[in-house]
Amino acid sequence: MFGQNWLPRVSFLVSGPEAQGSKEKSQTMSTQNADGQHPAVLLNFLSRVGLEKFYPNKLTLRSLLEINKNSINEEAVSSVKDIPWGFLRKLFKLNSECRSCTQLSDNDDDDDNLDTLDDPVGDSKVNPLDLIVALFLCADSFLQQELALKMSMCQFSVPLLLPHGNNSQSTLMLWALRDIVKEWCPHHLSESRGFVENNIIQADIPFYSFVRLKNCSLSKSQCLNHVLSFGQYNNNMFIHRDMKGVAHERNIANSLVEVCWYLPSGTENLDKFSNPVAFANLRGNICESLAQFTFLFQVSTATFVFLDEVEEEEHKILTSLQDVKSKLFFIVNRKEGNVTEDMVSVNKIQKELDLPKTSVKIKDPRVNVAGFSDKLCTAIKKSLTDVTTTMTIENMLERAAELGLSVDERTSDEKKAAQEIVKGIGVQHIQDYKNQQLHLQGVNWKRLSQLEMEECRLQEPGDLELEEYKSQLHVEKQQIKKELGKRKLSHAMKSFIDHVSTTDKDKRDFFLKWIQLQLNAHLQTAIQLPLLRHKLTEQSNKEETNINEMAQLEQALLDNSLGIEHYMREMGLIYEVSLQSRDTADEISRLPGLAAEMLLDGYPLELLDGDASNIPERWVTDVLMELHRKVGEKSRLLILTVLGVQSSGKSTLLNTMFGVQFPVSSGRCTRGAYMLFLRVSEDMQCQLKCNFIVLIDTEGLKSPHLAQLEDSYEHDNQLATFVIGLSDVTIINVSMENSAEMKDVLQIATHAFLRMKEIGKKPVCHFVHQNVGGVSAHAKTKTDRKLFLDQLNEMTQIAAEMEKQPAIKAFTDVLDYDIEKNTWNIPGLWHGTPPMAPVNTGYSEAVADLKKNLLETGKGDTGYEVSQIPEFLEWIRSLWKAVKYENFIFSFRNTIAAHAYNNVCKEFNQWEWEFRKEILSWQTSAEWDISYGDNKSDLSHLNELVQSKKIQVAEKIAVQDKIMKQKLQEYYKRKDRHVNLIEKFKTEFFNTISSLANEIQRSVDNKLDCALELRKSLKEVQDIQRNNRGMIEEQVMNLLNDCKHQTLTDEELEDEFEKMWAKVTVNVSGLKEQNIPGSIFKQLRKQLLNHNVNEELDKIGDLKDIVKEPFKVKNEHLKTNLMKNKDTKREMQSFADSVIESCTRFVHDTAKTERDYNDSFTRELLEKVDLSLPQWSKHCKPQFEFNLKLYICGIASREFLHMHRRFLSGRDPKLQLENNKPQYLSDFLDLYKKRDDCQRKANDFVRLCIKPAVEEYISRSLGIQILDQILTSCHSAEYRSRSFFHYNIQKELLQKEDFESFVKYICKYEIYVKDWIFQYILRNMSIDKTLCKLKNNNLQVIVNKITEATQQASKGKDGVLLPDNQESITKLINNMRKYLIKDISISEEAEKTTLFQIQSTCHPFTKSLIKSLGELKEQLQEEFSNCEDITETLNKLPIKPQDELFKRMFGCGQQCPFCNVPCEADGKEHEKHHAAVHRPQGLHRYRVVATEKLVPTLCTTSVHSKCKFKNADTNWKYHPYQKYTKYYPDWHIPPDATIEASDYWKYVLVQYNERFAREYEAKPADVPEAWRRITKEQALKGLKEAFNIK
Ligand SMILES: Nc1nc2c(ncn2[C@@H]2O[C@H](COP(=O)(O)OP(=O)(O)O)[C@@H](O)[C@H]2O)c(=O)[nH]1
Ligand SMILES: [Mg+2]
Ligand SMILES: [Zn+2]
Ligand SMILES: [Zn+2]
Repeated sequence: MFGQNWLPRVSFLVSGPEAQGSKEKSQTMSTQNADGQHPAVLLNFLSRVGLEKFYPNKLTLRSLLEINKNSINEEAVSSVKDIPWGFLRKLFKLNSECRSCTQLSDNDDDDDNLDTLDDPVGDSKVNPLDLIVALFLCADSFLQQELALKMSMCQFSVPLLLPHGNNSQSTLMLWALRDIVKEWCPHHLSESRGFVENNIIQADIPFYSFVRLKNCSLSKSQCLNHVLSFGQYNNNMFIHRDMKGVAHERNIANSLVEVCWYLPSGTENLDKFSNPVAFANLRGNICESLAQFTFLFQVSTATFVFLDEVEEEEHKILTSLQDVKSKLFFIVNRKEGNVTEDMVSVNKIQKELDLPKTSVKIKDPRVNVAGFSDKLCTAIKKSLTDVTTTMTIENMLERAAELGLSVDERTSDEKKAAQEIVKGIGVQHIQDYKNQQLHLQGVNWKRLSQLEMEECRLQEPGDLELEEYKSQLHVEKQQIKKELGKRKLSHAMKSFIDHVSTTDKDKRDFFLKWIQLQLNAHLQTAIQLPLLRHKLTEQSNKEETNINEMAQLEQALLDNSLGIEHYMREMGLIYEVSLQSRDTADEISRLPGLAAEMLLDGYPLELLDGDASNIPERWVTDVLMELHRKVGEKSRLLILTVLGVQSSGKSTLLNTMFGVQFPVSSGRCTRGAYMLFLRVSEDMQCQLKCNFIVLIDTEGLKSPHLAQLEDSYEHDNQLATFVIGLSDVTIINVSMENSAEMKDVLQIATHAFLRMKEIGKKPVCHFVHQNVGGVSAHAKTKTDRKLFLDQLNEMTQIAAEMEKQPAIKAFTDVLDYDIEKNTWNIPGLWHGTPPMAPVNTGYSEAVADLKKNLLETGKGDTGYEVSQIPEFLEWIRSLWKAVKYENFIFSFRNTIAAHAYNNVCKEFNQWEWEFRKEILSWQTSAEWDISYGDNKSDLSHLNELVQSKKIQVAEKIAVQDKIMKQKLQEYYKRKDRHVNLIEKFKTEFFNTISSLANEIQRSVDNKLDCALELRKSLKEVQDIQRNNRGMIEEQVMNLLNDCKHQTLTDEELEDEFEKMWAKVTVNVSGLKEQNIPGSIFKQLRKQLLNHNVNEELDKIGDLKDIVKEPFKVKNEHLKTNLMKNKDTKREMQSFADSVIESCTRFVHDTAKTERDYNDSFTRELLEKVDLSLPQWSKHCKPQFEFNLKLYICGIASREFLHMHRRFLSGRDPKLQLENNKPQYLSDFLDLYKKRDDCQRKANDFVRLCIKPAVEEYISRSLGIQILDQILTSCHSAEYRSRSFFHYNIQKELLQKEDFESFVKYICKYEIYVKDWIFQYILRNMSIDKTLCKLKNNNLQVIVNKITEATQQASKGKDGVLLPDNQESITKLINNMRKYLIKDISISEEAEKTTLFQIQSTCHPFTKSLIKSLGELKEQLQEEFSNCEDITETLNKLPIKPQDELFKRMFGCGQQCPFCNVPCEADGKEHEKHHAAVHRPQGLHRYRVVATEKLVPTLCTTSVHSKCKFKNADTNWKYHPYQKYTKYYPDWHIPPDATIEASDYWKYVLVQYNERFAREYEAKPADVPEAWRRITKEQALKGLKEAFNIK
């Protein structure tokens, strides 16, 4: 161990009060003079470049990672204060040119001269060394490390001793350099292809220092750069005065010591030195920086002093050095001219120090710097051969302390704790250590993942019944979780958690950094992990790879890797399993908050554990939700993912792009996906439409070593589908070098994109081709791109085939992809051969360009929504779930998509109702027009009227159709409703609108025809009535004449009247009854025209007599091959029964209305039968259909005949006359007695003419009003969408706990729904007397209208009252009729009857009329409020709300072929039927053939298993469930969302198992034990879950 003994000797300079305050916890020393004063030069400089507020150490790494406007558009550096930021930005993207941006860009060449004149010191320039020193002084510990790391990647020298302004104080930058790890290949190892990887400060590397005296004209740095350069690469590791922008004088960088390393690549003729060498360079002369010089001399293998001559002071210093023999070299720049004078001082000191001649190197003025550096090189090489001991940088701190230099690192508690933990590993194998200390992520966790996978795939059920197997898997899972939950917190984890739980973020950061450093050190030395990795790469690069050996190596590598991520993973699992045991300790429940904090601090979070192929769902959920809360629920995320083959530079790409620190190649051997949060600055949040950019880095895709093993395609596909599914932007990293590899990646990616298209997620995708040389790229691109596109298309086709999407042929069918815009060529990372190669500026620029583009896509001109964390989590869950099934697309269920679908359905239903309502209202008035309006029209006129109405309605429907389609179009343009997820339903919805329009058109036409029929029959009735009335009235007058001259008592008069009445009416006949059965039979014959059944039809006598026996399926109904099958027959019988039942229901409902029979009823009935037939027609002979229809028509003929008779009797002339009899008698008596009959006449008029019209008026629009009430009131959520309707029905069933109801619901679904709806309306209408209110409202309206009309009618055109005579009464009535023509029709016959021989005059009659109207109103009001029988009202309405609601809710009426669950899809024209929960198949009579036991399996389980089924459709041959779509292509049966989702039906089966068995004549099902434990509450909960009800 190092560094144990240095602590006491280091003199820290932290003494000022400030330093003890805020910065004490930081290990970085603040830079002050011993007396606490900051040197003025330093402060001046800092304020000039605008860094003073960050001094000291206040600039954090975190603050630089934020995404702000400079991340997209880098502004040109326009003031000196911008220089540091420009430099940092460039450095962070690894641009090796960053040091040259230390001057302002001259944008005005003309001013150049003036500028320099005015500003001789060049205020617009900053010396890069000053800048670097300033930045290091301002940076906090972690930024310092990052700066050093990035600088060393650019092959810049890095600070070793950092000066504190212009004084002799310096800090040894031990901590800052700690993170630099380098790889090199010393020549003695190159034979064995070995290599070394080490932390640069821990490696034993010969150390050479270069210093100068005051008088030195040779550029030391330039010389060194030459020494370090090799071949064609000319790198300026050290800044020197001839570099661009450097001329400026140094302000604060004097005494700075920089260091850099020469590292051999292992190739003999490329390497200048065969072993690594360190070069330190002291800025400024040794007199100014004596402490630094002394330090360097002491720690160096050798020190080279550059000089022209030696001055006295220097002489003194040099001669005081000890032990200089092989350690001191003089580099003398001999100038032309006064050579000897200078050389005297050199010779003198050489002698005095007793240096060998070879230690003095003289540069001849004729030799240039490059040539001279060779000489230098040789000297160094020679010195290297003598090196016996070297000192690591880590060990230098003792010397530093002795010399009063400070060190940027000290032993802290965090370091000790980290050491403690790593020490705990001891000499154990890493795997053993992990098993012991990180045991949760061991075998059990992996087994758990396997179980979860098996739960979805059900591959090995053995002999077990599927549901039994499923619940066994579930039980095993629970057991493992329980077991895991019982384990105690391991020692290491306890310590780890304790330390990361600290509230002091700095402490946590240090702790984690230390752990990482220590672990790496341990793995490097004890395990030789890098070597292992190297071997593996070697293996995989071999021509003939040995798979076994590779697998072993891979395993060894996995076993031996250990990093913070393992501890973090364990932490997540501790939380995950502790939730099982419920007694979650406080500290454990705090973990998500802690992890959220760390995520916000820029630490990555493991999202998917690729080793176990599992996601700790609760952990991830809770951590992210915690984060969501922490940021005030402002967590819109833009997800950016990189996918590509292992070691293709993905992490490097992200790191370069965003300045983050995903572990690069060396780091990690875990597999999976990690995410990292980048804050977006306030001002950019709006523009980017997000609060965070989340980077997801993936590990282990297509790991070449594993590629040939097991089912790696499967594994990769899962990973790719998962992360692509999560991301908004995906970068696919492909290297053009390896085409096989590229193909693999492309295939996986296209496959994933294809799946995303299916589920409606549309990521932006970029292909990045790495290692494409800058120049050649341009020329080659055209053909290359073509080639690439061809390959993409080829891969798309393969994937499309696998997903059974033959329509998709090209990649552009899958994604909006522009080969020009979305393909990027990026040059190789290194400019030259590592390890000495700097990062290629071209790489840096290309990556910056890509980043700019990516962020601009994020800006979202495409308008897609970026999700918040809760939604993102939902995506995680549903994607991961679906990924586990074999059929991703079928298995994908996402509540966001479900909500989106539900929302559009709700709106759609609303629009549909508006559409229907509009047309229904129109239809009502049109019907009225035809039936009653325009009294004079004859038949041909009426026909014309109906035709023109039909044209009108067609136009109206077209308008509505267009409006609705527009609404839908608008909806799909919305940005806030996730419409992309329901894109695939768009066509369905459009088709539904079209079919809706057709349906409405048909139905309206039908209604209009009926109205015409009614009109015709009314006319007939009227004619008869008129005749009869004439006859009667004549007779009454005759009788009156006869009696006039006698004085008769009332009784006598009545007697006379009776006699007369009997005589007159004896010959009045009733209406003629039509042959209804005959008409029905005609319709049936017409419909069966093509069925070749004429002969049999001819045999049939009267329809209504033929069938009274229950319908039986007979053998001759079935196709021959099925005849013998008992099950087929049973199923067919149950089918026939249900058809008959629902048809009977239809017939009854129709017959209940007070209408006449119409042929359209029969047509509709037969269509209904036709609709249900196709399902069965393939199994039965035409005879079946014939018999069935005949049977149903038999029922219909009886009912419809009944209906017809009822209708006739209501209009029977004889009856009518009888009705009028009392009135005629009264008239007769009044006339005889010459009594004033005014009020009675008015009353009769109101009763016979007004009342029926008013009642008709009230019920005419009542249907629509009831519907409106139900559909738009807030109580009626039930009807908003079909799935919610289903949920409600099932919820109620459960609460009712009535077996019969369940049976009815399952077996007679349609009837059940009809009844349910009817009951619902009844309930709704009786609450608060709603129906009565509606009626009263209508009554009020119409009575007002009539009263008003009466008053108006009593005046002539001129507004003067009609003359008060008898004739005016007729005028009055005619006027009224005119005014009310739009609302009611006053029957002419009734009018004539009631006004027969009226004696009164107009004025009193009017008065009486108004009085009588008032009475009518009261009377009706009373009637309404007394009437309890809502049923009757409903049945008589011309527009029946129950039918409309049923149409709306019943949907397509299809039922699952396995379990009979009804389809819940909205819209009639959907492509696939689906239901939220399926039921155990036994509930629909399914039984095990051999045992007669009901089948408990859910179809949602079966269709994802390896099981088979057989039924009539498969011709009783076994067929795999997984391929059920062969027989039922219209059904989409996804797996249950959760195991609990189907609890409802499991519960029902358990509750009524025996009764169902009895009902179905089978044996009870064997239900899994676990089902018996399901409670009613759980059942309801499951139902809610299945329907996404909160
Ligand atoms: N030659 C070369 N090496 C690269 C390039 N990009 C990355 N690397 C190196 O390849 C190794 C793997 O990179 P890494 O980013 O970890 O790959 P990942 O596994 O895809 O994340 C690292 O050592 C990188 O330095 C490149 O363009 N060219
Ligand atoms: Mg990586
Ligand atoms: Zn089903
Ligand atoms: Zn359907």
